[in-house]
Amino acid sequence: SLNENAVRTASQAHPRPADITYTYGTAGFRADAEVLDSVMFRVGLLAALRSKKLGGKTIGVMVTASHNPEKDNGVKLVDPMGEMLHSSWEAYATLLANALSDDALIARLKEVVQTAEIDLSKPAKVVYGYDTRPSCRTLVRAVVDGLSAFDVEQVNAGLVTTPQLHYLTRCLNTEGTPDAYGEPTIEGYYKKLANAYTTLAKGRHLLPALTVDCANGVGAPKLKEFVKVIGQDILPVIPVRDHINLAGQLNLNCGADYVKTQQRAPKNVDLVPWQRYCSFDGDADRIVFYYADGEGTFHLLDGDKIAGLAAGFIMDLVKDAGLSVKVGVVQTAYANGASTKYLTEVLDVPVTCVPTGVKHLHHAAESYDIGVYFEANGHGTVLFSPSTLTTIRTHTPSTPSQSAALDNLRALLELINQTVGDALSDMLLVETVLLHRQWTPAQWDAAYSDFPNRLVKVLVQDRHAFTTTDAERKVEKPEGLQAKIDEAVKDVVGGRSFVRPSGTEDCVRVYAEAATRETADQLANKVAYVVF
Ligand code: 16G
Ligand code: ZN
Repeated sequence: SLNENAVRTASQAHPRPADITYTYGTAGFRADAEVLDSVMFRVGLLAALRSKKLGGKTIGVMVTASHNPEKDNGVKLVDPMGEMLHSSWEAYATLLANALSDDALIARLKEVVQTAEIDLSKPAKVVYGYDTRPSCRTLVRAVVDGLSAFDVEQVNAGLVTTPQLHYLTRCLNTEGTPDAYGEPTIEGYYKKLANAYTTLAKGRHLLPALTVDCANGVGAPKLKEFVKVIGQDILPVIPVRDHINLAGQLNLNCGADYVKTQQRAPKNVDLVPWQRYCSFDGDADRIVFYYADGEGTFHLLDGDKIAGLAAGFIMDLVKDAGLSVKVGVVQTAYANGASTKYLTEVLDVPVTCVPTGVKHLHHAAESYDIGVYFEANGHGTVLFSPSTLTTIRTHTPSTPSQSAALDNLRALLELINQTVGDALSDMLLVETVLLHRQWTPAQWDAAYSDFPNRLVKVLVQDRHAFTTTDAERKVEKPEGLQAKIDEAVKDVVGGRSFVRPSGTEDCVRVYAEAATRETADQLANKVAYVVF
């Protein structure tokens, strides 16, 4: 049964601020680091319960606030196969985080144990990691206090990227089974990716060096560690914005989120025309590429462009290998209309649209033999179904060219982090395709031109008053709003617009797209006006 005394004593060291309501949302808990101590402690408790519920399987805990400012922090739980916490448990997380007193916390713990039918006598194991934020040190201690109240076997992964923590979680749970995902160490992660990329790069003419903006975050030391393993001669990269020990620099005027939302290069970076650049976000689970043309004009190669590049390459490999497996792409409503048109009309690949948030994309991608999923913001990966994995691993090629394509597909299985989007792994995927095609970023970009688009934030009284349907492409409530949006879009050439409540900020987001920059801006403003 529950050791109430242990929990109560530990909880007294992590009092909850009275005036805040916490929500476990699409990105876990995220807030100013100052108010997160009690949340971290309680997430430790919940991780222990989750592990016990799953008979002692290892659960992951990642302390990070991704692309948020340095003063923020956050925490996410990772389920055994490296996927996001099952959504049915998000409510338990919120319930525990909001218990007002130590007694209330114990009452709610008992409630969770009962509702989720948890056998407390089962063992528990948790692996935890954290990013470079200065607040991580004390917040991780709070997580550990929560774990210790339940006598959990603990693995400290230390400073890691979010996708590395997902990788470790899956490895720990599959070690010694036929589904073993890899060696459950960071060294093992590097070796797996390095071997795969080295195979894929073999005999190819080296591309000019890639400049990598690490957002002054955990991606910087991790990229450098990786380059030591693989070697600069195989992967020539130039890490920049790698100041993880300079206070206040994390994600500041750099990183994938800055580049994507501002549609410009990191501040004070002069792009050398036609050269390749990319940006990671603060926890290295997102990546976008970019370059400048001869006039110095900035060109963004975002998640949509990566999806197109990856899908086209994988489809070619599948065909060349003589396999009959179906590739599909998953996007959200934020995908540029031109990318969807390119995927369906040029690549002739099926596209599914789902609501924003990795769990929705990941889930939908699982229904394809090979599912490529990317959010426009640069978060994404490629999933291979179990039967496709078997096909690729066991197929006997009948020609040397089939054999070569099959070898490349097999290496891709190892290269791609199938647990979650991974900036380092996705970077290697893009580099592989560019290497094989011998493409410059401009040649990659030539697939299609983005329709001009605008994203605006609207501060409303109550964002929960807004609900959507049709993968967020239509507003359900407030009633009558969709008719007004339809009216605004009606006469705009190439016009498309939708409205959704943010899952991470207290606002409503308006997206608009049209044939010209000016009409896209006008449409966004018009729709923002009817929302407000
Ligand atoms: C979260 C999501 C991300 C999504 C973003 C949208 C996960 C792990 N992360 O960060 O995929 O793009 O929310 O934010 O699911 P918004 O709801 O504020 O627009
Ligand atoms: Zn991130």
